[in-house]
Amino acid sequence: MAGLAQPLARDRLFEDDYVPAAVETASFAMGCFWGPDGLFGVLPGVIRTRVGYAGGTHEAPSYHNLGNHAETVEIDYDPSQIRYGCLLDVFWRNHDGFAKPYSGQYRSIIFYRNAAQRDEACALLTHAESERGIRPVTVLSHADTFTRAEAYHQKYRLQSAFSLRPLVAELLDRYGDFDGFVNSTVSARLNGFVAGWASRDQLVPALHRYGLSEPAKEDLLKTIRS
Ligand code: MHO
Repeated sequence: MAGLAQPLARDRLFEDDYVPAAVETASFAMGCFWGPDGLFGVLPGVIRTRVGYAGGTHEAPSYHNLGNHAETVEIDYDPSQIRYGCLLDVFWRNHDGFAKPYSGQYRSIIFYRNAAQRDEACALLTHAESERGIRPVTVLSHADTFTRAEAYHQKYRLQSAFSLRPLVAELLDRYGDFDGFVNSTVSARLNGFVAGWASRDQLVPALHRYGLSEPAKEDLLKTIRS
């Protein structure tokens, strides 16, 4: 599915002002969405992430009333930089698709958007089943409605790091509003670093690409120690 999920702005939303030629979207439910938000957000080729509720019928879900929806992460990515298959691989490697979920809120779902995504996801599911000899609990489902979760769930680890409050304020100021903050590639990357999905050694050479002030860079380096 080539096409832009949302209009793209050139104003520093991307590392090095990089603007992808095409954007595709993947979505997965795989437990508490705070984790996958950073897990995928830190991957090169991923442009934006957001977390929300999908997979159910309950209208206007919210965190305390999500009905039959599951916590879901949506990922916009540049298919020339990262393949859908790679995202699927990250999905399988980072949660247990064979374990009965603690509750429906945390169930395992691959939401496909087109036949190519469905077929690739289906092939990997069959592969997982034949390797383990049991059926995964993961289901394939057509991507339908997605309701974005409350603001405090977005880029949760980055927003909740006390020592990074000035940095978050700087990003909010730079992007103009909260949506800009949520949709920024830089926020996605930093959220992933803060959550420990990539190391300090990976952060150091990338740090100059994020357009941060010197104090914000220092705070980040003090916060991310390993
Ligand atoms: N209540 C759990 C998971 C939150 S998640 C957004 C916790 O505080 O870790 O479902």
